[in-house]
Amino acid sequence: MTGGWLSVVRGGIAALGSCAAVGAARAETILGAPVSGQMGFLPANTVVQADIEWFHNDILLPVTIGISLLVLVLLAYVVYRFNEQANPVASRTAHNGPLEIAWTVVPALVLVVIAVPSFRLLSQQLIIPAPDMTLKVTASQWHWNYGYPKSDGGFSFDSLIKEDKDLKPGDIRLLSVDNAAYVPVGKIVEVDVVSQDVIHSFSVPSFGIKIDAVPGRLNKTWFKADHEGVFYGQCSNICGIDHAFMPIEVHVVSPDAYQAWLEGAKKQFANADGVDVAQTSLVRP
Ligand SMILES: [Cu+2]
Repeated sequence: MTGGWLSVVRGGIAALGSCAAVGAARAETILGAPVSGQMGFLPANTVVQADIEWFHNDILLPVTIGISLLVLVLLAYVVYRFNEQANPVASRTAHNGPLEIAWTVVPALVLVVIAVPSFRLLSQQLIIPAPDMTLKVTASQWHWNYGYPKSDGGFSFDSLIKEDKDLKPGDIRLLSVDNAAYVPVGKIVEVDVVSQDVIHSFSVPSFGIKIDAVPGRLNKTWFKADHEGVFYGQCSNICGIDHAFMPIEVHVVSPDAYQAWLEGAKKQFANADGVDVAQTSLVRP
């Protein structure tokens, strides 16, 4: 039943992507952005997010709908069969051994069915494979700072929301930023997340990542993007008055395009007044 929603969503996203391509302001296709009337998840761009979707659509939804329908049917039956007119003399039954065992064992089995894929998913998210690169993400009120490793030039830069007056064709209001993060496709990217002030949360739905940025603490997550494109996220922990205005924009590009971007970025951000990547892990003044 979820396939219908998903195909509608995918269709909308494909249309959006082609609009952006026609706009010629942006070479890459937008894949990870919400569209009007959308239901369901953004398109998955990592194995983890694909598994999250499977877990939600094929395990949790059937369980939720099945239990809701069962309870509804039982309630309707009780109302119909045991109302005062249909059943004037109430039963004095207080216990039913087999029934009580059944309503204890069956929910326990349902929990086991949920727990097995749930723990598998958790371990997939939490056990970080050997990374090809590390992206340092530092949250501040109210923008993100991206730091690249020494092997890639060792620079960092701030990424701020584009104001409405600065939007260009192909940009998305409230999601597009002045300086987006770039990562290569098919590479394992470890994301080290810290905060300079309050608790934020770094979340990119298409990658299946959402992790708190906590002052004085280094949190790690990872992703391996399967497809090139532009993917958006937002701060997902209420962090102050401009919480809604610190979007995340990640461009997943080919290794060659990534190298080309690195060359330009190294020069552009050589003197950027950004956060020192090496010193952000335990910072709390
Ligand atoms: Cu925030």
